[in-house]
Amino acid sequence: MATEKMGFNSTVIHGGGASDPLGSAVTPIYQTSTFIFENADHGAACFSGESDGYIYTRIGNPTIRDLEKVIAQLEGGYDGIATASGMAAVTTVYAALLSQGDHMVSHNAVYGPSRGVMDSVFSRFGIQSTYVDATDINHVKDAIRPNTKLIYLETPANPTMGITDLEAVCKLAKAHGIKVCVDNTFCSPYLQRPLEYGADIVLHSMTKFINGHADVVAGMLVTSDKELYQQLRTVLVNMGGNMDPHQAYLARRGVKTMGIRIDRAQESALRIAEWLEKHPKVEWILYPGLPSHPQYELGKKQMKGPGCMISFGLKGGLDAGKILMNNVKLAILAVSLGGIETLIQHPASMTHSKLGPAKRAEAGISDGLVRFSVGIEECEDIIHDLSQALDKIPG
Ligand code: LCS
Repeated sequence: MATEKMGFNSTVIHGGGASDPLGSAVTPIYQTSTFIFENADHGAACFSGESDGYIYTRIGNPTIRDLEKVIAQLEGGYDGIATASGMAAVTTVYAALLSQGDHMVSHNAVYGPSRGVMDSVFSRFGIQSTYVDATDINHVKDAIRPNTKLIYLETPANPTMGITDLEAVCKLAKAHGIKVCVDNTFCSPYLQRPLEYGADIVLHSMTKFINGHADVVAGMLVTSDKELYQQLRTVLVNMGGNMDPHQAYLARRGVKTMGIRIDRAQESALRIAEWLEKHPKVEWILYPGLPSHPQYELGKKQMKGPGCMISFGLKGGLDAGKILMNNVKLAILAVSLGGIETLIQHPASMTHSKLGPAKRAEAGISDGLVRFSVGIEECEDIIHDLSQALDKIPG
């Protein structure tokens, strides 16, 4: 059982909170849809809230609770809500906090579908949204309207690596009575804890660094506010975006190595970024650990480390990028990120293709942008792989 005093790498292992009556050291998979009541009164007490007994897996399950509690501990929040995917977490936040006629301000370079679902679904219910370059607080300030209820951020943003000043935005939002949700997927709680800066909700695609093994799709919400927690929980339970116990078990196992995985990948990412920055075929690079990153100092202030994600462009634009992606041998050409294996992808034709050219341009997602998620392989092997693939680009 975790205590307040435990460090991160102890909490990932000993945190959480499920207790198995048979004493298993690892929280088992409670692969059941429903739970037996001792008698009619117990059933009634579970439903009324007098008893915290389990009822039905969409509402709660011990394997899932263990995961929710450990992530809440790691983020420094009151409690967590596990979701079927990162997108289920995003839509739960939108549905819980925004009603007809309300307005949301968001960063223009968030994960494509986080914006896409607002434009294509929530807008049909009379919800308005404005997307700005939130790396400049003035843009956020100017976008606030009397009906703004939510500021939705991603920092560093996917895939531009733009860093938003969490403390400044949260202060601004509080002054206007607006809730702030921060997608912390690119950092994980190991590198950034948005609740400490005043965010109301932290959101994760646990598909990425938290699970870390490219074998689970999952999401999580954490808040410090009990009332907000109930509001989010009610929407999730009623809309059915809950996690499955087997998914929770796998994600909980991934959590245990989060710190050491990120330490190793991050060390390589810095070396790779420094190497890429000097490479004659690389036109530009965005990595929070390089002094050339536009928000380098801010990143150092609010992140414990620069992370494992690199975005870069090649001289020769998209054509050169295609040659690179078609010639890497160790790096896998695939979307997603944050796993133990190094991944390479092209946002304009893949993760952010549905945004269309105008919205991508506005968000700074150029056609030549290549996104690189550094894994835990030998750093020399990753550099060797990139080097041989870059050599295939003419010129
Ligand atoms: N938030 C961020 C920052 C993401 O990168 C993703 C997925 C999501 C939310 C949604 O999470 P999911 O439902 O997939 O668990 N990002 C992806 C990406 O960049 N490539 O493929 C998926």
